[in-house]
Amino acid sequence: MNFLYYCQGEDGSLLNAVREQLGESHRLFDWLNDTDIPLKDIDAAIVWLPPDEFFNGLDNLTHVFALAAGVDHLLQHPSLPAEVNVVRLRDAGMAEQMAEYALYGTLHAQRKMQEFSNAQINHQWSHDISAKAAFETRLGILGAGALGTKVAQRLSLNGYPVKCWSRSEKQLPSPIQSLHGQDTIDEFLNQSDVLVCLLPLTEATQGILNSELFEKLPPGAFLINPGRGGHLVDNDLISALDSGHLSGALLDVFHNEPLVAEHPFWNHPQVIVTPHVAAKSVPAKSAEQIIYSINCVERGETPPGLVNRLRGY
Ligand code: NDP
Ligand code: OXD
Repeated sequence: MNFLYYCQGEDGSLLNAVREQLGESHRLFDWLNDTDIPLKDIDAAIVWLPPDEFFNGLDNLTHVFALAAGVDHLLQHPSLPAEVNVVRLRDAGMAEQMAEYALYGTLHAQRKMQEFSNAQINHQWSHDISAKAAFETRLGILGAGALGTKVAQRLSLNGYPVKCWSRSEKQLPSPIQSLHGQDTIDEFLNQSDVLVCLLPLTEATQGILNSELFEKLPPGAFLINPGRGGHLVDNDLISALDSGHLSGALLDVFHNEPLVAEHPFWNHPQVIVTPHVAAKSVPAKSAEQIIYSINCVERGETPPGLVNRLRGY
């Protein structure tokens, strides 16, 4: 097979890892640096955030291997033909990092670290701020996929009561509780003192983090969103924080990235902003997974991580 590669903002380590593992039997073209790319001979692309014109002229393309777990950008790509198969990464070293990110946010909320930071600014010795114990801080994870499941396991080991919510039924190891479907969402939200969003961004999940959802969370709940910016209605979050119903938020993803300098999240005293770094794919593991998927395709098998384009993930 012939491959065309594009990865926005990478330092070359991922490209090298893919090249090395692909070996001599395949040709790999680098969109940014190679000239005279035989577009009509390209069978598959390996990409992260390719430019709008990227797929133009790739008339024989059958597969796109996403260098990411989330494929929302790719499925909305203006030049990607509807019939091309899209394959995404599953974990590839990201789940551990995501578990750390969620643990950090959960500790921040549970131990009331924002209140101590604010008190420090005023040189206040706020000895009377008291935190709940981990076992009293209920964690709710929207999404029980590759990342949500790992977050659940890690946080459960740290003593937090954990519930996951997904589209289809799951059997997760005890004591993690698993709920699924629209009928259970209210029960799930009512018992989530810390809510982590690890859903894919699809038509069904766009704007899911809105006022109506926030009202169902217990007073003082804390939001962690490393999913996608499109899950969140920004102004609804600001209202829920300003009214005191939510105590804070840790946000990693935004409608437009980089987050514009004027955005109110930057200066909001109860918001922590991180620049889409919750979990970065690990080059060697990503390359290994892509090569495994390529081998599956060449054997005529369905590669793990094949995206259902109608469902959107
Ligand atoms: P998966 O596809 O493995 O898991 C998605 C989960 O969401 C599944 O449990 C799925 O349910 C559930 N889900 C999807 N749609 C719905 C719905 N309408 N209602 C209820 N549940 C739903 O994804 P990953 O765990 O690999 O990744 C999740 C997201 O994390 C990515 O799409 C990406 O946006 C984000 N991400 C962010 C990163 C960062 O650094 N900030 C890094 C990597 C990923 P079911 O199991 O029933 O299908
Ligand atoms: C991903 C991401 O989806 O890094 O992999 O956001």
